[in-house]
Amino acid sequence: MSINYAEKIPNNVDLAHDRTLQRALEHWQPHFLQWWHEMGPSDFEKADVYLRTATSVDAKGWATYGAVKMPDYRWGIFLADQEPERKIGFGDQMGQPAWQQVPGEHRSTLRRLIVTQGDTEPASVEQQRLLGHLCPSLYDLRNLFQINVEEGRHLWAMVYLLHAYFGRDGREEAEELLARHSGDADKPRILTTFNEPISDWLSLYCFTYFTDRDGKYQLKSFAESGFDPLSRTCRFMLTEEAHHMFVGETGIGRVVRRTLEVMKELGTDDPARIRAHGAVDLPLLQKYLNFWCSSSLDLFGSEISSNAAASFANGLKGRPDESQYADHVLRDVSLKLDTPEGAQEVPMLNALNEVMRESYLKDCEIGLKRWNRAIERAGHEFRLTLPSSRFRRAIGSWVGLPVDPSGKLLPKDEYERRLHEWVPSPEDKAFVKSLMQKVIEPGKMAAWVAPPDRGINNLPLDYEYVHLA
Ligand code: BYC
Repeated sequence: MSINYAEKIPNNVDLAHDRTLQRALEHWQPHFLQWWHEMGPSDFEKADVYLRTATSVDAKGWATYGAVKMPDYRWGIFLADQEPERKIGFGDQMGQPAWQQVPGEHRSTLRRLIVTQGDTEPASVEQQRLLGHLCPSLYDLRNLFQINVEEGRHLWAMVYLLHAYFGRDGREEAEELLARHSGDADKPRILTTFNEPISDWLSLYCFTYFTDRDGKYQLKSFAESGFDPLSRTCRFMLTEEAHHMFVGETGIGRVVRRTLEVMKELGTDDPARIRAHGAVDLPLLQKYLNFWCSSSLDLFGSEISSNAAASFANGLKGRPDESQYADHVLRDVSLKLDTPEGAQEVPMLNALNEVMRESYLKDCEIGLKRWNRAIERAGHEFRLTLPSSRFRRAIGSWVGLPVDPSGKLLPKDEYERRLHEWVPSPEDKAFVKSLMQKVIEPGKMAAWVAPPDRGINNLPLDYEYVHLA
């Protein structure tokens, strides 16, 4: 069904025919807008931003680009088309018809999963709230705002599910999604990464590279869900997610390119001289990668998890691209896991968080290969790497253990003494912050980042992507 933009809440779920649901969502809508006003991008409400808006839910549905003031963005409810006769594709009820309603016995687990997913969306907007004031270019500023409005829409996606399928509890949860805030001492966001401050653009690029990629994996696993409305909404969200990771991958790539230029110009790889020239030395970039990668690894949950086992066995949450696997039930298989107590044989169902984390790490390698190729071509030996999944963990078997980025267990005092060799120190952060000077002349870039290869939607790089009021 095509998207109806004539309604107060754009949608392709025929909202007009469910007056009760429509009224409930219309009641939530002003609360969302108020939240956007208070917690969304600060001070840019009057700016015209060159944004894309979905026109339909298929892959080609991204036809509309145009200048929009963010508070006027047409947030709404878009689900991928229903597949007729869709069946549950994994778990103990594999082969049975997908559910169009929430099965009573899975109600609280599904609500918890949807709330956890929903909580990350506004959290990320809150984390990025002040970045507009430090943008390296209008091109980047526009990308930040595109991401922010889409995260706002992803919140709508989860709120729709809560309102439409979870009655009064769902409506209460939808209000709570606007009441918790990133980093708030009393009411923080649910998952740790979403309470970390993002106060510079190097962190934004790392966040969109690593944390949005967790989003891709979690959404892909929900796209497999036996609860069909969740599957359909996540399938459409994934089309939006791709751009966020693009911002991360190309952003880090542009930082690397600029640093290599400065190294060539100065004829040195001395971090102090590179910093004095206003660029990010590669060891510093490595620390940012270590920080955001390790934080994002926690988002997959514990290596051994009964929650993960139950969600899979009950058909609620599959593996990304479930159809690529041969066994969709996993009752008779196990996996050898590396734990601090040594290798442990674990039923596969209980090890699914780890299975997902490993495939995520492989996906993360792709960007590193590309950046390292650029470093190699420039004739340098330095290589960027991903930290071991034991490093700096706050969840799971390795929680709190003094492990270095190569995975080696160290004496606690050595680990503490050396931690800032591996993640940004207060001085590193202050230096990166000092680079963040706002650049808003069309076509101009800050000195620490190279320009992108091309503009948005075939427009030139010096297009005025954000017209500041
Ligand atoms: N921080 O068995 P366990 C995105 C809790 S990103 C704090 O280890 P489980 C986006 C866990 O909740 C994708 N708490 O793990 C990206 C549980 O608590 P309860 C977001 C954590 O349950 C960028 C307890 O520890 N989507 O979309 O198998 C921008 C034991 O849990 C953490 C989702 O996460 C943590 N890191 O898996 C914008 C999908 N990890 O319930 C958006 C929905 C675990 O005992 N969530 N805990 O009180 C899930 O599927 C699961 O909740 C998790 C954890 C994968 C997060």
